[in-house]
Amino acid sequence: MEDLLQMKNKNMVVMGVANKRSLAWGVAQSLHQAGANLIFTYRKDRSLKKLEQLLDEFQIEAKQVIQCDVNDDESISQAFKEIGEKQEVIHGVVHSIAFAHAGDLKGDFIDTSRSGFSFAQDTSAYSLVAVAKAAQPYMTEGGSLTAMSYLGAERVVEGYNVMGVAKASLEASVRYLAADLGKDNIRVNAISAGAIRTLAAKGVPSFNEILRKIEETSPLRRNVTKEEVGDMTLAMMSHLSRGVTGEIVYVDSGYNILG
Ligand code: 1JT
Repeated sequence: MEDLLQMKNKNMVVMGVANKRSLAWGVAQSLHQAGANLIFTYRKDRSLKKLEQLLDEFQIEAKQVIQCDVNDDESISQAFKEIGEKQEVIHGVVHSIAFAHAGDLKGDFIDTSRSGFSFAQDTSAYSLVAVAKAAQPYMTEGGSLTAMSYLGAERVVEGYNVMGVAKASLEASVRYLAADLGKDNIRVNAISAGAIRTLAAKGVPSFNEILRKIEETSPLRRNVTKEEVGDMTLAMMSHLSRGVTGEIVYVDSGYNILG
């Protein structure tokens, strides 16, 4: 029963830590506890500062911290080139990145602009495709990609709007990428996380109501934590899930099963 995870000396890239509440930070802690080597990408200088503070506070030593703007092909290929050439092999990538214009996350979906729609798609869904393509040449021992999704991908969740459509696209991209990369023993999956109060959830007017409804009605009668999302993501990145690809795994107290 020893070392079921086989995470020691595995090079894991974590994209999307903005602060200590980020799902990506929960994932990083779980991967670290399991003994993985951590490589982080960030976009904004502000996120780099937060990340450096967190690594210091939790006494975690990152193998590499690299700037990567997922809206920019050149930035993605440069970031993975730097990571791949330094680490030699990449064993896994966690994609925990989404963005949409604030104005598109309230009001009616029908009012979404062409540019708001394509910006959400580009940042939140196409970015996974571009990252998979850039990481593939360095994933020479096989490995695992995990992306973060949300129930709004498949149900109408009031206010999630353009992000729901972007997450639907992300989940479909997970399946098509899984089909392409399976022959290289690279698995691709998504975690559909329950509502968690992160920076992304800030300013969502109905968020308290969503959290309360989950507490009252979900099978587990509580909300989930970023640590629970982190542990399931660890499982998806590890040897334990070696037979699983193209899957959407719910970490949501069972909320999605309700009619
Ligand atoms: C983004 C945002 C992606 C918020 C997100 C997200 N994925 C989950 N959330 C939290 C959330 C947000 C809304 C919601 C329910 C959950 C904001 C920035 C763009 C990317 O609506 C009911 C709006």
